[in-house]
Amino acid sequence: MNATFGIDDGFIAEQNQKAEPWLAEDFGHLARKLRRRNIDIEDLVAKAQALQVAVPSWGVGTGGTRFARFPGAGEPRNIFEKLEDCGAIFKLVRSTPAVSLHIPWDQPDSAAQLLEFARARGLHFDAMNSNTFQDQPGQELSYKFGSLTHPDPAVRKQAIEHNLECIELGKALGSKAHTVWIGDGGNFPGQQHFRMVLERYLESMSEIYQALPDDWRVFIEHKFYEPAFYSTVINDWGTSYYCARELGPKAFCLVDLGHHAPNVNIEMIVARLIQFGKLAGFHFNDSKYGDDDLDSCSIKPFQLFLIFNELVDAGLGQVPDFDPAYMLDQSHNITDPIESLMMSAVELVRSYVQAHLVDRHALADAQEGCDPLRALATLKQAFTTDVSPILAVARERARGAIDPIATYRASGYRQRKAEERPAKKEARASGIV
Ligand code: RM4
Ligand code: MN
Ligand code: MN
Repeated sequence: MNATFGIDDGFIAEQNQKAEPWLAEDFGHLARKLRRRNIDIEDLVAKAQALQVAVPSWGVGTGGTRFARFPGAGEPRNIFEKLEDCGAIFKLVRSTPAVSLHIPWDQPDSAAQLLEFARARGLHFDAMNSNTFQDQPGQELSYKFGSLTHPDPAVRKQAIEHNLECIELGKALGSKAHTVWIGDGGNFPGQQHFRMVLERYLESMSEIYQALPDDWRVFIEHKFYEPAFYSTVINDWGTSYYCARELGPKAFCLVDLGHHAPNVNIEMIVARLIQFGKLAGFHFNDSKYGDDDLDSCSIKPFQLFLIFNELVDAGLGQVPDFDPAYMLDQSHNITDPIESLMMSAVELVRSYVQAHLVDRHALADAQEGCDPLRALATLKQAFTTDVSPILAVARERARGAIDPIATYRASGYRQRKAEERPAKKEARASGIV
């Protein structure tokens, strides 16, 4: 591949210099404030540097709705260009060293070449994602009426084999997990025999499970509606939990924040899955109505904080089998995807750090003392603390940007990519996500 534009370390350092004086002032002030609460700011910088979140390869392209897609300039046209963009994100925010691939959208000709390309940018591969919710060109049998749960065993076999291929590719790429989300379900009452389709799902999944290497995990992703609008086979966390338990110790339940009905108490679902030793991790995004795939933390920041509150509490309590994988799963329809992903990654770290600010003794006292107001106030004290200087210092010390968005814009990255990557004529193979 020809040399392409990249944001260099010198440029980031130069941009950082402009913001250093005020950052030092704000950081010092916050350190003093936190000291009054017996909190060492350096511990929080370390926490901010520890949280890692995977970027979805499909997130760096412009998404769309079922009505339209408005392509952005300089969009990545293949997996190598997607990795370039993921590399730029990683350089600026430093918390996103992993990329989650979607197959066949990201199918490489050579796994070794892809691995080398990623490594050169400091990236590695997180969970693989299979796709049996679309038909691909040249595919023999259709998924119109289902994949892993289709009435025809030949379709189920094709879908199983696709998942096995994803695992094989993942092995070559150093991935350690496979995520299965199926679009199977019904649009009409009576269309599917609920119990029978779940049986078929378990049969198909157990074949996929058998193919998992010992040090791998499989993530089951539930979703209550869409593309099937009346019923979906893996509709909620209870079904997901049942299946993960039936399949065995390497099966876990993935929580995509957009895959719940409005107002559902997601932090409580998270707590349940932690308690049952089955939390796989997350697809982070935000939503107002359904699977909106909006940017993380853009709608319900307090909900995200409450989720991280459960995660931090479990981490501190050393709950067994607790090793959640953090991934973003967003669709950027009207923003520059790189900017959205950077802002989302920053917001996740913010929630994580804020959750570490919760005075757990005060919270336990309030809970045991039947003092709900004080319990809420304890959470709010953490949630309303502006930890921005901690996040900025954590990035700067890791050679990232104090202000990732401003630095990205100043670099002219998108304009350079628009020149390097003239738009293809044909529509994007990956469809609308
Ligand atoms: C689904 C689900 C999956 C993602 C696809 C593109 O709604 O969230 O995780 O792979 O969208
Ligand atoms: Mn998802
Ligand atoms: Mn989704």
